[in-house]
Amino acid sequence: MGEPLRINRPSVDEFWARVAERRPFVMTGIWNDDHPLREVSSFHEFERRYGEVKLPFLPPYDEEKALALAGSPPESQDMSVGAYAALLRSGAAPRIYTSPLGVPDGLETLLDRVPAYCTSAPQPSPLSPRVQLHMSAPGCATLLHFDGWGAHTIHHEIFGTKKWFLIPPEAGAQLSPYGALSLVALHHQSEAYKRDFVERLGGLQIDLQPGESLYFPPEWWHQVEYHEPSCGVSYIFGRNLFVMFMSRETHRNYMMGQINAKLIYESEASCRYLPELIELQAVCRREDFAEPADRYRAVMEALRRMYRSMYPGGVTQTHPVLEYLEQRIALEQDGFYGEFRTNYQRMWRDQLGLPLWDFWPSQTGSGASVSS
Ligand SMILES: O=C(O)CCC(=O)C(=O)O
Ligand SMILES: [Fe+2]
Repeated sequence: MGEPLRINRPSVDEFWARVAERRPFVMTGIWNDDHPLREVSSFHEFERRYGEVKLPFLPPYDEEKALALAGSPPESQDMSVGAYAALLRSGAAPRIYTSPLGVPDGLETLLDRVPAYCTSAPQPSPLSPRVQLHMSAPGCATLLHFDGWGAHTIHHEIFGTKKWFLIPPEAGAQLSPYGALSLVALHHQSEAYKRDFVERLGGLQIDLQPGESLYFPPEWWHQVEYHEPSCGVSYIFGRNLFVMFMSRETHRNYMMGQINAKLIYESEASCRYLPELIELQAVCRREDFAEPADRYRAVMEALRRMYRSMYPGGVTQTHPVLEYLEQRIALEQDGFYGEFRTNYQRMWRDQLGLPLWDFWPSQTGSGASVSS
C-alpha cells in the first residue's frame, strides 16, 4: 500500500507545491536548529522538562463518545505529566489528553512557535494557525473521524511512534459516517484487514516516528493508534472565510467535509461555487425557524443541493440510523444549533468584525449584489 512520500526539510515553495497535489506526505527536519522541539523526542525528556505541568485527562475516545451519547459527558481528571507517567508505568488504564485549540499553560516554550509553512500560504488566512496537543497511552485509538475545520494540518510527532490511517474525503459516504465520525472500528480489526480497507478506499497508512511531521489535506478521514506512550502536536492552518462559514454555520458531516476539501482552494471556490454558497448562506441566515430541528433540516437540504452540484452523482443519503445519530449530535450533544452556534457567531463578530454569514455578497442583503 501507499505509504506517504517522505521529504526532508522542504523549502516553503516545495511544501506548497506538494500541498497542491492534495495527498498526505511526511516531512523530516522541519525545525530550525534552535527550536525546543528538536530537543524533546522521548517521554523521559518530556517528563523531565514538563513533569509539573497539569493537564486535564479524559477517558479514551470510544468510551468518551459512548458516555456522551448516553447523555453523561465524561469527566476530565486533572493530573500532572509526572503523575500521568507514573500511572502508565504502573500499567493503569490509559487516559488521553487532547488540548482545546491553543497552547496549554506551562507548555508555551515548547509550542509557541509554529512551522514556517503554516504562515506562508499562497492565500493568506484570516485566522492565525491553531495548535492542538495530543498525548495518549498504549491501547488508545482515536475513532475514525475528520476534523471539520476545513484546514490544512501538520501533525508533528514529539515522542513515541503512532500509527496513522488516512482516507480521502471522497470515500466518506462509504465509512458509515455520522457527523464527522465513522462507525468503522478499524482499531479492532487485524493488521491485514486495516491495510486492505484503507487501500481499497485510496488511503494511506504510516507509522509516524518522533521528529517526523505528517501533512494531511483538509477533511481527510483519519484514525490514530497508540502502541506506546506518544505525544504529538497538530498545527491547523490556512482556513479561508468559505470553510470557516461551512464549519460554523452549516452541519458537520461527510458532505460538508467534501465541500470543504474543495473550498479551501479559494480561487476554485469563488470562481465555480459562489451561486451555491450564496444559496446556502441565505438558508443559514434565516432567523424564522420555529425549532432548531427545522433549521437543521433546512440547512441539510441546502447542503445536499450544494454537494450535488459539486459532486454530481455523489451519495446524499446514509442509513436512517446514522442520520438519526447525526441529528442527535447536532441538536443535543454539541448543541450546534443552540447556544454553541450563538457563541460562535458572537466570536466571529468579535474576530472579523462581522457575522460569518455576512462576508460575501448576498443577493438580498446590503452587500454588493450579484447579477445573474
Ligand atoms: O494524535 C492524536 O491522538 C489525534 C490526532 C488528530 O486526530 C488530529 O490531529 O486531528
Ligand atoms: Fe483529528
